Amino acid sequence: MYTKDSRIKTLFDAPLGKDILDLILYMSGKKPFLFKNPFIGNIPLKKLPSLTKNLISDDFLDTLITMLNREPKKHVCDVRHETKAWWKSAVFYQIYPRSFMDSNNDGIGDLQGIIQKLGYLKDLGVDALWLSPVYDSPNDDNGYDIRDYEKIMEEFGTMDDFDELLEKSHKLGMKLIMDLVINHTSDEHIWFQKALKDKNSKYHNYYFFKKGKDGTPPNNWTSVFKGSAWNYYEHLDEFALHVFSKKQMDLNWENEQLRHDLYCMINRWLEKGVDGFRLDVINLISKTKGLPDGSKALEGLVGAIGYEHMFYGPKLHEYLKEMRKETFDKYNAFTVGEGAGIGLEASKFITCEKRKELDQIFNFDQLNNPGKNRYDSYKYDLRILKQLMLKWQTQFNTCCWPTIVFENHDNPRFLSRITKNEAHRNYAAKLIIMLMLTLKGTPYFYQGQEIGMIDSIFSKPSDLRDVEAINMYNMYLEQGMSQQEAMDKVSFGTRDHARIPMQWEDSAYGGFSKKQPWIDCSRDYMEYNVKSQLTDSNSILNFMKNLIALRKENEALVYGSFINAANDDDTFCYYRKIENQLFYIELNLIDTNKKRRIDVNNKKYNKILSNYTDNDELLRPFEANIYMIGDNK
Ligand code: TEU
Ligand code: CA
Repeated sequence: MYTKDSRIKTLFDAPLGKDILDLILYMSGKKPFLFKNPFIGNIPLKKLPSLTKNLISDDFLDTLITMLNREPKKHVCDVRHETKAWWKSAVFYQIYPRSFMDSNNDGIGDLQGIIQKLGYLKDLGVDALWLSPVYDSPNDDNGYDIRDYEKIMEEFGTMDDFDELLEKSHKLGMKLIMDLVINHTSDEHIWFQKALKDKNSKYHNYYFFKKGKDGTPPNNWTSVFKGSAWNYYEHLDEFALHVFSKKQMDLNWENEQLRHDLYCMINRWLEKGVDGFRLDVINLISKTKGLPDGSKALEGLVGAIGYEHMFYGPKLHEYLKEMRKETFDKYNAFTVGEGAGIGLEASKFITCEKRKELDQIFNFDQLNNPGKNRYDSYKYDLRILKQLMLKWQTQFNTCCWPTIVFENHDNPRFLSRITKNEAHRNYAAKLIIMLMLTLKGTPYFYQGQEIGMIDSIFSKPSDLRDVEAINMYNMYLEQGMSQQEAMDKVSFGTRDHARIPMQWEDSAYGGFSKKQPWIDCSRDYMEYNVKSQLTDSNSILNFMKNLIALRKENEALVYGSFINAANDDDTFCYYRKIENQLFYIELNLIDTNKKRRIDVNNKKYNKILSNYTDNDELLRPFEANIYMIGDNK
């Protein structure tokens, strides 16, 4: 049992303790030996608040100790050999339907638009599609606020369109997974509406309704999208919890009837033949009983107060196991969970195949350098990314399979973070693609990544569409900032960067629509678009296509072991090996020339693909090469 008198060094024995120390060290840019240092290691946990300048505050320490005592000591897993699965070798492609392709020219992407592009995706080598939500929604958060799980959003089409999309994807040999948002529903969902109408309705207990304390909310939790996490309903004299927007009401998973209803809904989609789900903020579904106050000190780190009472809640594993048994397993369906804040050890507990919870999990530590978040304007240092990748490549057991992801609909373009130098754009885009297709794990590409799409410019508040950015903007105004200052604070990080229309060609609106789209395009489609890249053999798109093809032909690039090669901080070089097949991957992580450590001019190294067309003694800015070693070509 952990107590406040346990020594700091003992935290390393507990999986969750290790995750949290790792996170703190990573965020603060300190080296792991800090806590292993005997002097610090022997200090009792109760000194952590003063040691961490209250980042680990007294109240958080209590929560932490409870969590540590809840988990088994070590992750024991006897899976010796990796099993094969379609989703381990698949190349995933995320579609944000609103911004992908507009078939009826109303300015909004739709299902028929996606159907038009299936051939393109197949040709690129995509094996599986993940659709961001397409369910009926009032669109407070673009579909992540679901009003009706069993209906298609009108703007996107009909259930017939969906059935057609599913059938056509399958005909082309592509899998289709849906977004499943079950931590919350829209406040316009019939369950919430009934709950509001009648306190005695069974639906009232589907959500977290609570009395306030003398007119103030039941606890101090804040929303990830800013402001209190509670809405007040006067006619009930009660508050209801929303961790995200004011229209995204958290579901009470403690309620068995609710869970049952959710499972039935999931099964109806599986019955239709969808291949699996990406589970939105699934790590948040279990909240600490009684919903106690959260630590204020952590707000800066995670962006909201109360997060420690939900990011790895007491019944998370229980619910995941139950859900899998009641739904996914019956249909052999695939699952990948979104787990912001979940570390390596917790990920093992969630995805170890023997434990039968989820198949995969997304971790987002790699999206920003330590101590930075997406609202900061800075140049991302890939050398730090390498350390993180090494950790996941070498410490994730054989029973787990990593996700490799750098872009999604919630973040500015990764490419824009690595370099703003146009001369380096193509090289950097290809380097990331090579990393994604040669590391061990499942690559998840986001629409537009294949053509090197970059951030847009949002200069006035009326340019913004993202509920989070708009809320933040208003919060800054309330704090007394000028409009310009407030805009400067949100313009770099707004999720709108990832949501501008897909760039298909150089005609008006990038060929996405014939009408002004729901969100502005940038002028960048004149230069960077699918049409021109399809015919340019040297394009980012064709680079990705060639590399996907290579990956499909060579098992070493999927199931082969990962071996870190002799290299220095500025380069990332590794082997992928299976039986007698051996690949060597060489990446220059910086934007200046670099000397090689390994002599690749040796005859044994056959260069297969590079983001530079000629050879050089030195590795050039962001140079990325893949070689096949030996004569077994
Ligand atoms: O994102 C949740 C999440 O925790 C973060 O990864 C995300 O960056 C968020 O925007 C907080 O700043 C998921 C969805 O991907 C996102 O689009 C939704 O808005 C959110 O859940 C609520 O459903
Ligand atoms: Ca449309």
